[in-house]
Amino acid sequence: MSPPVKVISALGSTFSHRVEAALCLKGVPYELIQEDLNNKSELLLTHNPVHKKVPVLLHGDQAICESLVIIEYVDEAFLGPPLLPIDPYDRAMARFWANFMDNKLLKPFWLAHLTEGEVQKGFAKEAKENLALLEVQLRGKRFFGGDTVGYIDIVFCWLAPWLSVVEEVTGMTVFSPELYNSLAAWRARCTSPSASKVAEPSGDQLVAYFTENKERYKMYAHAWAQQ
Ligand SMILES: N[C@@H](CCC(=O)N[C@@H](CS)C(=O)NCC(=O)O)C(=O)O
Repeated sequence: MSPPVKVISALGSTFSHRVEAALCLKGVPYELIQEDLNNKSELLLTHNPVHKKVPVLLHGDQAICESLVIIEYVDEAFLGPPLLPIDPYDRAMARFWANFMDNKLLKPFWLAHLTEGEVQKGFAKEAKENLALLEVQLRGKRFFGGDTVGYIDIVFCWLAPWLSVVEEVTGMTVFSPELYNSLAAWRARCTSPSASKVAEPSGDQLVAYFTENKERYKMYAHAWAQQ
């Protein structure tokens, strides 16, 4: 029997969301452990002593940290549909776009919604330019990898529910369905009932969470904008 699988997560954690999506697509049952990031547990600190962050995947007595590393581990350790492409070039490209999400899109996306004035305008411009690059990647395809959900979709999947949540709570908009129509169609596919596991948690849960934590996010955003 395969060792039990647990995910140390936190409500609203976009990085943890990726791990759940990967496990769901592979059909791997798991236990979800919700962490209070303001009061980190011994479990988290013991299993991620380097970064002290969620997500952490526990597979039996082994712990794996960092969402992108975890997705690759899930792909290799479990049966089920492959998440990364087979072809080496396509695999390299999938990793390139994952890196793009974390190093080019994430910061301008959040800061375009959480800052104000000239700073906000600068991040909004950057976020829009980067969304346009993604739009080109998706043209003519149902998912980033082709006809079925794969690695890049998992890496980006948090955007599907979060986009409207962030817009609703902050009143800022960088995403235009007219300009990014392939991305808009992709979002709808990711949040369709058949793909619901990819886009959980629900928008309502996230709106409640983000409304409650907006000021804290703004504080982080202010510090992040200086970096
Ligand atoms: N690069 C990490 C980022 C993980 C991350 O930033 N997690 C956040 C929650 S979304 C966290 O645990 N924050 C707590 C902290 O920074 O103390 C990954 O991909 O897993």
